[in-house]
Amino acid sequence: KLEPIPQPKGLPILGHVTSIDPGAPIQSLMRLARDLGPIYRFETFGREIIIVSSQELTAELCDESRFRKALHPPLRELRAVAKDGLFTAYDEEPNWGKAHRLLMPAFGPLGLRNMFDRMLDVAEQMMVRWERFGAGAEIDVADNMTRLTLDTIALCAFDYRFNSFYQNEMHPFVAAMTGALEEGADRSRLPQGASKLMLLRNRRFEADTKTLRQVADRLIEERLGDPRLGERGDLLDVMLTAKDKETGETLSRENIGYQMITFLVAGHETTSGLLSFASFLLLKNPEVLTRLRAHVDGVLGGDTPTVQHLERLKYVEQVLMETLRLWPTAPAFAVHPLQDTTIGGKYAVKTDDVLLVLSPILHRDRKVWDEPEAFRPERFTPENAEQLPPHAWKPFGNGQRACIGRGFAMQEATLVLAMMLQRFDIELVDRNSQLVVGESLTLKPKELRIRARRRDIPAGTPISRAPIASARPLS
Ligand code: FDE
Repeated sequence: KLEPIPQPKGLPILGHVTSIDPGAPIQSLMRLARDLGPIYRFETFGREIIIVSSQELTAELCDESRFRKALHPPLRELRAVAKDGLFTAYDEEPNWGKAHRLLMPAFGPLGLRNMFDRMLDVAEQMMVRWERFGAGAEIDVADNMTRLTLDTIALCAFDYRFNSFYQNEMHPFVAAMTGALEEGADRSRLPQGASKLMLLRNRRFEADTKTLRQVADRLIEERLGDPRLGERGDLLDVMLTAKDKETGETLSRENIGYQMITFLVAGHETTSGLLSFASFLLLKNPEVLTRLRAHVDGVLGGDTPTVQHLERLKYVEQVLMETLRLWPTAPAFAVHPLQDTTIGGKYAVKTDDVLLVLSPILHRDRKVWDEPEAFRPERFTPENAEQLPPHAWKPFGNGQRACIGRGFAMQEATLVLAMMLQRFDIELVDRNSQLVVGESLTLKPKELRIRARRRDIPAGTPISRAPIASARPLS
């Protein structure tokens, strides 16, 4: 009754490395999934992973009584920088549970509400910058969004300003983080151990890692000496002052440093990719863009957004969810079985197997989505979303190890996308430009350039208070 897990044909020593484009590993895995189906075994340089991409199999892997989080190769490399920070910790490490319990409330509704003004502050900076560029200027969307999301997470989490919109040079912390991330991504594509041979690169990686720790440490030091310690209630305050109810302990200073690096890494690329893909998909789907614009005008009119507006910006949220369906910027998460078991009724998997859920293909499962390539935010109206089978949409991972920053990212992206449409008419510099997806640890559109022309809406009452019309799907 058991069947072997399908495999691509590979050369004996290199494994299947020849089917992987080193600059675009996720897109290579996507291509293989389209050839080989919803489960395949993939081997490269002695590392073996099982790639899973159907809703049915994913639903099994999301059962936390049978499977738990595993660190896939790129995450293992990130662990060199972020150690037992939330993202790269193993479930059983005590610091994971401690930090999870301490930080959940800070990322909950009340915490997010407190962050709103800071999010608005940074979003406003980007809007002003675009206005000053003028209607003729070419705007590199991914670059702008990366500055925005990095500044936002740093300001919200530790009350620190990178001021990325005011400089061309990257802040040393950002340069170190980018360097370390790039190196980590490169290393995860190399045979295990090969990176040890590259002394120069190792030295740079170590220097970058050290810079990250030093900046984190300096921020901790400054905050500890701040008479307002504990009053801001931001993430840094919580980490420095709150005691975990279960253990009665606070986080160690070392671990706080890892959490800070984790938030910056996890909180910026993913969200900036989301905003960039959303911009692209809207520009390629003018019907949706028109509808979204009408919705935003209806809710905001010429007013400065407030927390109260956010919950009414439902269609913006649906646009973002549909964007994450087609292009989940954190494109995979991995699990391993707690016990040797069988999945799909016929594939044997062992405790040391790493199973990778490939979200961009999962999110195109034809049994779940009709015309999966079409960009249709109406799939996520409450009525329609209710009809989806469990675990069909997993851009934020699963279970207890799911994204703690989900609400944060959605609030930020909703605010920014709404403000962008409120303030500007946007268009692609090159109408015919096709989507080119770049990969580092995350996915993002490459070479996406737009023009933004300022619209003038008088401040005052929103144009119409009517909620978004019907949930009728667009043709
Ligand atoms: C997490 C996460 C995840 C999972 C992973 C694994 O499993 O491995 C995912 C998928 C995600 N995340 C996704 C995402 C998307 C977006 C847009 C985001 N994300 C955003 C954000 C922001 C922030 C701040 C964050 N994020 C954070 C985070 C953290 C900390 C984590 C870890 C958790 C635990 O506990 O584990 C995550 N995130 Fe995210």
